[in-house]
Amino acid sequence: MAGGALLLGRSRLAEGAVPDHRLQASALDYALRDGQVTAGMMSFAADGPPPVLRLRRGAETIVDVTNDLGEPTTVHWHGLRIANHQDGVPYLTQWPIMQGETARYTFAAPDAGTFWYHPHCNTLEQMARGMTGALIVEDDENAGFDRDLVLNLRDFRLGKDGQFIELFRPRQAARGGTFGTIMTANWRVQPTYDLPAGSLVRLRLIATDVTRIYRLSLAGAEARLIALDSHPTPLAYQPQEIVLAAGQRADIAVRVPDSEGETAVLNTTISGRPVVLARLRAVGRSAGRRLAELAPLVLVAMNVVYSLSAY
Ligand SMILES: [Cu+2]
Repeated sequence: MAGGALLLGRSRLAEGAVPDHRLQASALDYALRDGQVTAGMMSFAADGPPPVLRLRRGAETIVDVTNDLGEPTTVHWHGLRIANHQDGVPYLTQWPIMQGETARYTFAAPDAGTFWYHPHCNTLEQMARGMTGALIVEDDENAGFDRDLVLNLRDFRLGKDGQFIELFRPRQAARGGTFGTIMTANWRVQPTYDLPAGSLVRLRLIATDVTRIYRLSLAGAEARLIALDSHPTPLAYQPQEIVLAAGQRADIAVRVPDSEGETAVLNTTISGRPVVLARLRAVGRSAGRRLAELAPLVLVAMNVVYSLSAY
């Protein structure tokens, strides 16, 4: 049988078409902490974190994945209700994408919301080294946000010298898993994002760590949970903290503070104490927006019918 490139992308529509997105599975050195380069990172880009993929709901999307990793890989589109043969599971739905090969994935995402993508070969290691990316499915409707900010939350397991240490310990497997040693958002430690004062931001939080269970809260800004795992949540459901386990997502409507320089802080709680994950800083004159101006999210579910004969 042939390699992965031949098994994927049999959709007639997609043949010869230019891809909407290209991912390059890559090994790279990268400074997760200032002045300290970590060797042996892995990504879906040659020079930095996996890109945020933005798709239109219902539109056929082509993603070409080139493997320059030095070992086999695939891509699984976490949470998307798409045809099984595009699901990225090696030996089950496709052959692994071997070094130097390019595989074409073609699918139409039936639901809008916040999702993510990751490999399914040597999965824990490839993810632990960085191969987790955000996937956003946009709807035609605009709920009225001024900005859209994605935070890919994950830990990396580094020693004091900034290099990877043993990624998983068997002994920890029975004790809640092996935790990383530095916590990141978008491959940065406690990043600060500048946002227009008084504006409305759709904050998309994705827990792509496989061990940590996040207990998230946002201090210093008005905010409202609007979706969990891509499902709109009722206005009345406003938990004190949002618990996200591996693979889960939360969408939060945030009103950026009014005064220039004022900061909202995204925390996770560890042993009862808040630990900062990221900061949102207000810049400029207040836009004076209000959360009440946002249209509620609606769940638009398309029926998914697959025809075997089409492939
Ligand atoms: Cu997954």
